[in-house]
Amino acid sequence: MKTLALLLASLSPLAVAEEKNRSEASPPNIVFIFSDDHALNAISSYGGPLSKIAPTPHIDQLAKEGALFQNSFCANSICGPSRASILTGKHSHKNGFLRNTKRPFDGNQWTFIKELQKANYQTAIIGKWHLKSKPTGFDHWEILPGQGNYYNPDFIQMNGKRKRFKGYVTDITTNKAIDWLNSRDKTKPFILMCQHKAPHRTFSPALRHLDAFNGIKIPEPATLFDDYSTRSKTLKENEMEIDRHLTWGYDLKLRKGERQGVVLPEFRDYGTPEYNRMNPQQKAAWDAHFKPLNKKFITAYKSGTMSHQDVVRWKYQRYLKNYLGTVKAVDDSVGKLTKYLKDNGLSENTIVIYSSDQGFYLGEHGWFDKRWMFEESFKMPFVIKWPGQIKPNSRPEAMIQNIDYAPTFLEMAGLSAPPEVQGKSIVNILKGKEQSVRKALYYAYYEHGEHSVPQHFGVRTKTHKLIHFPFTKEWNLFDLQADPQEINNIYGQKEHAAIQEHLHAEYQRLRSEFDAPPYEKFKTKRKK
Ligand code: SGN
Ligand code: CA
Repeated sequence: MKTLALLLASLSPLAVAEEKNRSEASPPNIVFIFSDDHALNAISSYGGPLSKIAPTPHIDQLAKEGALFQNSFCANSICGPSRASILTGKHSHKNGFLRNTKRPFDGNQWTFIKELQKANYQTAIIGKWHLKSKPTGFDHWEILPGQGNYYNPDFIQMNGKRKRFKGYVTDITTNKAIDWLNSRDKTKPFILMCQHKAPHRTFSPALRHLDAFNGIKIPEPATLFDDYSTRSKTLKENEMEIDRHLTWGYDLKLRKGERQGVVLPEFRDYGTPEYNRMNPQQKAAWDAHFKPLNKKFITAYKSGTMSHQDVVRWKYQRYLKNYLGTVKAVDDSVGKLTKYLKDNGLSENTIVIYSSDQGFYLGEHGWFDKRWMFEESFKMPFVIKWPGQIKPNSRPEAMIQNIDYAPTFLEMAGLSAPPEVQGKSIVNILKGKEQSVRKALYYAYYEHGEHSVPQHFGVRTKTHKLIHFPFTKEWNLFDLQADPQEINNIYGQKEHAAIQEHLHAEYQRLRSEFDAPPYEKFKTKRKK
């Protein structure tokens, strides 16, 4: 407001009126800041058990100035599929990107970004893309190959060539986004998708943030030692436990030479590839932080005084400190981008969104990773600031999903989505004119490989969740109000027969509304 006022003060009265009319009439710009695997519990304003520790002042500031959605979900809790649902406004079985596999996203299909481009928007994407094919519908793109790297990352340029950049991936992605903002055609509206790798595995923080959580004890979730009884037997087959599957080097940053001859039981040994990418100066900063801490742990481990649970607890602390460390730079990015908008008089007519491709387990059920339809990974953060349209400090309760982004972004730009789009615009919710756009959500997960999570499907209402595991013929039902941690499967219990029937009906209704195929169509063999 201040910047606009200053700008207007420097212009003649006629120019002032013209400038005001132009900005009021011109479609809003959109800055979409998107990260990878950012759990709601790692965003302070979501108020979870880590809210005093989660380092997100700039994301929280956005939430203060706009809306923090309390019930925002993905359609399929895995990277590429979530991104494909965002671009197309459709469930995975309709956009064809069901899993993170070698098969590329079909960039010839309709996407909201192409629609914005046709409507004179300048379009850009920088950072993690992860859909295999080249981005289409973007005037400018510069993307990470696959998952990308944290230190000295390579980026694929529009000419198809890879180029390496010195530094930390989150900072480099942000700086590239700002360079593009500076170089854009300033007469046109724009959409910028700034998509970070962090806080994805290998959970490696910026070197300047390594010490951020020194001496802090991160609170443990109640289900850190979940034994998975009372739910589908497939839960026990998971390969995403902090206990058994986090790796000592790759995830926990204990390099081979630091183990002093101690053999640490290990599920898989991936080495420490991120360390190997660093230059001597970067390695020295890393070593200065990790070496003494690793020595302390190995000494305690060797002494035989640590119980198995103590070791799991140590792993949890190490995992969370690294994960939250990566969040710090993502939050810095939100701060830098919003400051840029302010400094350049763009704040008033730019919508800023912060979201992430899915949630993540921060020790709940003993896990890291995502995939399951349980709340921690089914939920996506969704924070949105739209000056003059969204009431500051809003906390909408409406259930929204990533298939809603495409029609919403189009309506914000004064456009509409074609009828085959399955998501719904939430613009009326943003404007406070409507309370909800649906009464139940449909979920489908199709991989059965890394981390060993079986295909499953389900429905979630405001109060309950029904999950189906078709290939073991199991159903799980949860009362989300009585059992928010989703520990007690109440399926088949007489006293819940009515709600069970209701959830079944909702599930079938949504499968038919979305034209979901029979389970057999996308059945896969378990991949090792
Ligand atoms: C990689 C990770 C997995 C992660 C998937 C999917 N392993 O394969 O831990 O679940 O990505 O993540 S790693 O050894 O390569 O780090 S996603 O965000 O791309 O869906
Ligand atoms: Ca992800």
